[in-house]
This record gives sequence, C-alpha cells and structure tokens, in this order.
Amino acid sequence: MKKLNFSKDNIRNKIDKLKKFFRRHYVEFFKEFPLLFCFIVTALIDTLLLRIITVGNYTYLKPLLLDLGMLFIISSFMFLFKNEKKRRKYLLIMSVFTSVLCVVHSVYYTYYDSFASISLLATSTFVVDVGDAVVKKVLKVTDLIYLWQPIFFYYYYFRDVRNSKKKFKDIDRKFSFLNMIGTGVVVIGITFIFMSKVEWSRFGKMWNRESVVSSFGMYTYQINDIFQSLEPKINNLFGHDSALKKVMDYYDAHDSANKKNDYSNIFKGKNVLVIHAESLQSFVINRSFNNKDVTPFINKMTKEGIYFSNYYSEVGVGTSSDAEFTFSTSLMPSSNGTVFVNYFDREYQTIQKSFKDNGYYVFSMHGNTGDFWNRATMHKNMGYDKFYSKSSYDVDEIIGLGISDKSFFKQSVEIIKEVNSNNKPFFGTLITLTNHTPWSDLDLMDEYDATWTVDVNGEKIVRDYLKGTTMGDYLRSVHYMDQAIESFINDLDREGILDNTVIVIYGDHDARISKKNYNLMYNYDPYNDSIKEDGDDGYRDYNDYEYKLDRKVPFIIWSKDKKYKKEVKTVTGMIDAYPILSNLFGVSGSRFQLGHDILGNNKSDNTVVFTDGSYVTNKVYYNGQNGEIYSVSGDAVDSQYVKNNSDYANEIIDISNDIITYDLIKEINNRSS
Ligand code: GP9
Ligand code: MN
Repeated sequence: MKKLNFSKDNIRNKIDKLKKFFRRHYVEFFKEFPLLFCFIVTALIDTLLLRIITVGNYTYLKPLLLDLGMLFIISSFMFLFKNEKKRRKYLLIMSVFTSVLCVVHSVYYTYYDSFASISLLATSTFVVDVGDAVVKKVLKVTDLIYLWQPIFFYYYYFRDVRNSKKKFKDIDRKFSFLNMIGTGVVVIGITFIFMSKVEWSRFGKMWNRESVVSSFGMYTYQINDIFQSLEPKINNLFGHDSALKKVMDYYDAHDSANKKNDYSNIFKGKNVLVIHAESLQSFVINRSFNNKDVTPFINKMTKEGIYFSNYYSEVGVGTSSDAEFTFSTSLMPSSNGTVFVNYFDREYQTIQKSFKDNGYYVFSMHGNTGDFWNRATMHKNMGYDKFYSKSSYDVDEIIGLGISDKSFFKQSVEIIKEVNSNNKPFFGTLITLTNHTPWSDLDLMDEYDATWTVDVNGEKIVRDYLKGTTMGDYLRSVHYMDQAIESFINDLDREGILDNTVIVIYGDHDARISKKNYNLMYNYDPYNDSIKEDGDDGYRDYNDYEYKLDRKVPFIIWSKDKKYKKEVKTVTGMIDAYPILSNLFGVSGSRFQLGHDILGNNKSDNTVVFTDGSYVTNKVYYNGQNGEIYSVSGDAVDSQYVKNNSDYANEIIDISNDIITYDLIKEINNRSS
C-alpha cells in the first residue's frame, strides 16, 4: 500500500499540478475559445435571472452549479463538428434556444405559477386561445429580458468571426470535447451529492416544479421533465404492477363509500343543474361598493341554501378542465399534463355516470367550441349523454372566448325545457365563460361603480379607487355574472322547472388577479389617495398566505323551497363535491373517491390538497413549495399534525396519479366483474 505523504514539498507539488491542470483545462482552454466562454457565462446569467424573476432565489449555489454543469455538457457537442463555422453556428443556435426557453418559462410562470413542461405542449394551445389575456395581463416586459443574451452573443459572434479570419485554428477536438463533458459531469455529480432527501423526492415526483427549478436549476429540471413527460407513454411498461398494488392497498385500507346520515337522499329524484362559474371567487360574496353588492343574487342564494364558505378549487395547469375533472371524479388532477388533454382515453368513475345509472339524462352546455380543453371527447368519456357546445347555440352576442353568459343562459333555458319534457330526471352542467380573464368587452356589461367618495374639508371628492384596475374590471364582470345567473333562475322558475330542480354552483378556480390588486382593495386610503402601510390606521397585513386563502371559491347547493339553509365552515375542496352530492341525491358515490362527505359526516376538520403538495385545513396552510406553515386559526401548530397532513397530501396525489397514468379504474373494475 502506498503511504500518504504530507510533506510540504509534496503538497506544494500537488498544488502546482492542480494549478497546471486548471490552467490547461480552463484558463488556456477558454482563451482559445472565447466564444464558448461567452456562451456559457451569458446563458448562465439568463438562468439566474429566470430564478430571480420567478421563484426569487439567487443565493442558492446548487442550481447555479447544475446549470453550469449542464451548459458545459450542452456546449461540448460543438466539438463534434470538424468545421469551425459549424461549431460557431451551433453555439449561436444554442444561445437563441436557451434564452427562448427562459422566456417560455417566465411567461408560463406568470400564468400558472409553475414551469412549463413538454407534456403540456398540447395544453399550451389553450393559452394561445386566450391569447388576448396573455398579452394584456400576462406578458410582462421582464419576460423578454432574457433576449439580451442572444443579442449580446450575436455581437460577440461577429467579433469572433472577424478575429479568427486572421488565423486558422487547428484544435484538439477530442481533448476539448472530453474536457467539457467531463467537467460538466463532475460538477453535476458533486452537486447531486449535496441534494437532500426532500429535494430528491420532489425531483422524482415533479408536482412541485417551482421547487425543482429552485434546487436543480432550469436545465436539470428540463431534462427531468422530458423523461417524466414521456413517462405516461413508457410507464405502461414500467411501474404498473407496484402502482396497481399501491392503489388496491389504499382502497382496501380506506373505506371510501358514503355513509348514511341526516342529509342522505334529501334531494332524491330531483333534477340537478350545476353551474360551473368561471373564475368566481368567494371574496366577492357579501362585498359591496357604494352600497351596491357585487353579487346580490348569489349572496341571497348563500343564505337560502347550503353554502360552503371555505371551499377551494384544486386545479393544476388544466384550470377549468381540472375543476370539472375533480368535481366529477373526486380524484386530484394529474400532476403531469392535463387529464382532459393527455389522459382523456382512460376510464373514470364520475358523478355523471352515477346519475345516469339512476335513470337520469345527463348533459353539458358551454358557449365555447367543443374542442376547447378537448371537452367534446372527454365529456362523452365522463358519461354525458350530450354536450351542447357553441354550435348548438345562436351566436348572437360574443364576449371574450364565446357566447356571452346572458345569451348562453337564455338559450339554455329553451334546451332545458325540451330536456324536461322527456319525463326523465336530468343532471345538467352549464359552464359559464364571460367571467374569464381579461374581462374584455366591459361595455357590454352594466357599470359597476368601484370608486370611493370621501368628504375632504367639506368637499366631496370621488376617488377612482378600483375603477380602471384589473380588480375593478373583475368586479364589473362578476356583477354581470350574478345578473346572468339571476335571470337564468327566474326563467327556469317561469317555465315551472325550478320546483323540482336543485341548483349547484361552484367557482371553477381563482381569477389570477395579482396580490397588488387585493392590497389596493383592502388597504386603500381614500383621504390621502394612497395605499396604507404598516403602522397606518386600519392597515391590513395582506401577506402571501392571506392571498392564497383568498383564492377560495363558493360552493352552493340551493333549492327554491329554501328548506336546507346552512353555512358549512369546514375547509372543503372540489374533490369533496362528488361524495357530498351523491349522498344528497341518493345516488351511489365512487369507490375510488378520495374526497369526503363533509356535509353529511359533519366533519369539523378536513384537508384540502393542492396539486403541488400544499394543503389547507381549518388550522394551517402548508406551503408545499418551501415547507412553510401558516397558522390559519392563529393557534400554535403541532408538528405531528403538519406531518400527518403532508403524508396524506402526498398519498392522495400519488394515488390519483397512479390511477390516471395506468388506467387503473378500468383494470380494477375488469378484475372485479
Ligand atoms: C374555456 C373555458 C376557460 O372554454 O372553460 O378555460 P380556462 O382558461 O379557465 O381553463
Ligand atoms: Mn376556468
């Protein structure tokens, strides 16, 4: 065995060797390839910028090192080209490609609070459809900042071309290639060693894309994403058996069936009309400006029916379609792609099928084209007998993406009249549209005055307050939606349909209004025409968590007889709708349901899980992105409580993903039949 030699000379010798190595492999190497150096540095700055602008982290070394390592590997491929011109071109193309990638992630982040995935390419076309919204509300100047890189690089590129004309470079391609790729692999390998268990777990699951980019940087995220996106395709070959076992074990251990209770069957045999209310949030309920309620009619319904005042939507990137999916199946949306687009060919147990099995005619209505969110296909799969999309309507008034809600509801009543005449109970879903961001065509809606008038030294001054802001536009649009729903219900009543019909309303997801807008609404000081700050009288500390809690949406179950009035304050999620409604209407629930009958079981606490592993209960909001806990009730939070709920959140996300990816409902149903 060789003895270790710690003599001074030996150490000096080693340091000299190291210095030499460093000089040859990096200092002299990059002097020889200044353009390559320029590419790596500028592209690295871009990824740093992306993290600063999106997740706001710039002090982490690990993502920086991983991005650096990846850039070494990416650029090593230039040495596969013999020709110097081609090597240079390769770098130029990479420069454009990497900066465009940053732009895409940046825009995507603004819209979805997450990073783009190639599995969502199909989904992204919907973002293009709501292009108006993207341009008006989403695309920020900061999203284009990354383009400085190819511009700068292009300039440097020409300098390099000019300089190198003078001499022909004979380079050692093999050495260069191995030097680059080797360095990249070593840097990445060493950084990986320092990743924690939690970071690896998030990396493997990829629900929490924000924290994956935070820890692993953009390039490692992207490569992981490519593999994970191909996973559904390849996965049917791998991992199926363990997923099946996990899912079967879960349902063996958890009795998901509805239990009989005071609310069972109270609406048995009644018709159901579900209003999927686009971007309707709860903070507008009972809110008024200038003595005028934003939603006078919906307010009335919340008092006359069963109102869930702590209800949350649990959508992922599939927004509206995820709301429909979660409501209908009591499963979580997919973490990888969108069920309606990427997993539309799987079998699902749905509330639509439950009603259908009980002799109901089941239909859906929407004023947009049938292919949006792949609804035409997916609604059939979910069990709807018929989907009345835009083509079934007279397109007499357009607002935003399609027929205006008022026209849509008016025409829908005519169709429902016909459906009603068939002597069969019915279950209909009406998907509204007008209240979709960016709340354009406001002139087609009544004014909603969100100004604030104050008396200053005896003089009446009208402050704009929310007028002309996104929040102001939203309020006007919600006010319009309230009127549209009111006319719809009055029309149904006039036609004699309401006596035997229960109306269900849910807000499909939050409206993605910025925190700044809420802050203005809560903290505006009309006397000084300014926004209150900490220490000012009446200041409300509107932090990130209050903002998250404000994303609540209403869930209302209302019948004309007003027989069942109740406010349910327990935290409830979209995933709980199926168990609650199936119990009320006396139809079977789903054996795969992951939600709970919060109403009938009188549950005092519940855990609503979000697709990124965050969750909310009556006590806490747990932020799955950074592990932070916010006490909703203000009481101290027990760490075991947090852990148990986190485990639960992870479990139901996993179970849902496995069911969706491997088409397990079909398989388990086949096995038991
Ligand atoms: C489109 C509508 C809006 O038809 O449902 O979808 P969203 O953008 O909210 O997911
Ligand atoms: Mn929507």
